[in-house]
Amino acid sequence: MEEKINQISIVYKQKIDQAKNLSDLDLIYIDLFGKNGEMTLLPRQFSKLIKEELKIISPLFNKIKNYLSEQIELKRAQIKEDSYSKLSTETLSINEKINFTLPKAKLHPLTVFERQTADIFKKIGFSQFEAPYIDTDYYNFEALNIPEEHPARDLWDTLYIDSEKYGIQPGKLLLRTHTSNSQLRILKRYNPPIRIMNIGTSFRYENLDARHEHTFDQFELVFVDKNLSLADLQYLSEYYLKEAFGQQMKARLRPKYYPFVEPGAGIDALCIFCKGQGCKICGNTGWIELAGAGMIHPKVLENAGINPKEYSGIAWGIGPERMLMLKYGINDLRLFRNGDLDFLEKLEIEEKR
Ligand code: FA5
Repeated sequence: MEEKINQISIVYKQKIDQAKNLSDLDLIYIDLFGKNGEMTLLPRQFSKLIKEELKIISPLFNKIKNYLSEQIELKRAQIKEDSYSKLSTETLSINEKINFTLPKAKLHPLTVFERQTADIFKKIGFSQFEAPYIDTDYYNFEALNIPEEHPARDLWDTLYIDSEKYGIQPGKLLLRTHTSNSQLRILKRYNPPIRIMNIGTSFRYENLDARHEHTFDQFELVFVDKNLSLADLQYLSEYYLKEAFGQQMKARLRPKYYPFVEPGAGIDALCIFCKGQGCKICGNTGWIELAGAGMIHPKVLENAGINPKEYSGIAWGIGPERMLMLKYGINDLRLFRNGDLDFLEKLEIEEKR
């Protein structure tokens, strides 16, 4: 047995040395340590050994096993290093011939704008929070006072995930339709007073047009304190629009139904393309909706264990693409995500960080 182990060591060390690439090494590894590998099967013969023999064979076997797997790893590292240096030598010679000059990298305009928006709210004490893009029906709907079969679900054309594959009941896993899926998480995680924001992408099975994409960003605010009212919501909206646009933006707050706020509001900006006259871009209304907002529904606060008699809350979900449309006179928000580098290059958004 001792001789056999030493023999395996010599033969395989030689094979490892001669391996030319990673696949050769993988085969050697399988021959040694795979299900039917030499080193896997060998210990089955140990039962035939007497105790004294086992005292010698067992440590020898372990030593050779470690030695061979170490040799494989060393060789693997060497092959990788050789291929990298070969690659960089080849790349170097191509570079010398072609002289690549890459354009200066820039952040996407949405990223810049969202960072600026986050800074505007950081100044008044808001911190950032992340929620999942793939989420459960519970956080996206139920926790927000929208039970199954509730007609308000039609407000969001939802993309469901084929969840049965993952052992989850059909219809329970989805791409979040709004950043409001963060609301209950935020309310549960933090004790009031709460000032949290959440920026990220949302997804809907939309009829696409100049104001609607299937994949778009949202910016959510959750603000909980004692004695908050609609006046605070109005103040927050005016504060943000002034900071983001300067004085020239004309906006209105109008009643709007969302099951997770009471009362609910829509925040619209006057359509800059038709100056309120009505056009194709604003859907002939003269206004472009920027955000949905409202006073957090007592039931949602209760779901998170917050006493609605003691605390009130403001929630706010804005569309950054719509903001950018108005700020830079872009007549179709689908331009932001269609990969047109010319368009993105031309859109100069100043980065102030
Ligand atoms: C919502 O999604 C609510 N979650 C907002 C909210 C948050 C209400 C907190 C109350 C409290 P709504 O579907 O209206 O609401 O979308 C909010 C904003 O997201 C819109 O005003 C718009 O600016 C943007 N938005 C919505 N759908 C799209 C879309 N398909 N493409 C681009 N932007 C969109």
